[in-house]
Amino acid sequence: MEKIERSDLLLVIDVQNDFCPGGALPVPDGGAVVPVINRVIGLFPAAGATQDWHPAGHFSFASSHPGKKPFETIPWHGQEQVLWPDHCLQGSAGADLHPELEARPLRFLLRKGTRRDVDSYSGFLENDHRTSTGLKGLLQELGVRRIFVAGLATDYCVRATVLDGLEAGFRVAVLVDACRGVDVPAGSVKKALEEMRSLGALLLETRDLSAG
Ligand code: VGL
Ligand code: ZN
Repeated sequence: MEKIERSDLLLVIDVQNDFCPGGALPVPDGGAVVPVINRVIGLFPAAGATQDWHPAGHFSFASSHPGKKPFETIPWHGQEQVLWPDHCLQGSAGADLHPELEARPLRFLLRKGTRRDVDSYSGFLENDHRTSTGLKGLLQELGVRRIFVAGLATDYCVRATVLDGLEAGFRVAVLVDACRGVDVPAGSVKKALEEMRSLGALLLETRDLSAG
């Protein structure tokens, strides 16, 4: 059992229509995280969420690269950038939080991926690994010491947020049953879970949580 403390925060990653079945970039079984998150959000003294929020013509869209198809990759500053279908366009219905997500307890909604030329998987840093979103300072100001991460997608935005959260000095737990992954390339969900654990994240199931 993991007892929830006063300095804990639930961080809900990208539970948006486009990442759920019927959306532009559906994560397999992505909507299944909604009832799981709804069941536990009230246990936490604080909760916040991230929202993928791209301008039209965003560099991560395959459609911005003539001849490229979704899920192909291109080199980008020594990294590999996956090209995605157009998704989470600023102000679109696809970018909205899932309508059944219990959003009332969310203290903040942090938008990321807002600059056309840089993608941002992590809630903390853009993919250049330098540009801050401000989340670290926000959590520090709120007195947060431990983050419980839930949402989409395990192998992209959840993974990147967890790794940067550890790097920023927070303790981090992943609520595994409250996350789903893209699994492109195949095996990347399993790999991401192992990587998060090996770098210091605690992997938990929501049934292991107990109210503080
Ligand atoms: C995400 C791919 C592209 C995510 C966002 O939320 O994991 N994945 N943009
Ligand atoms: Zn995106």
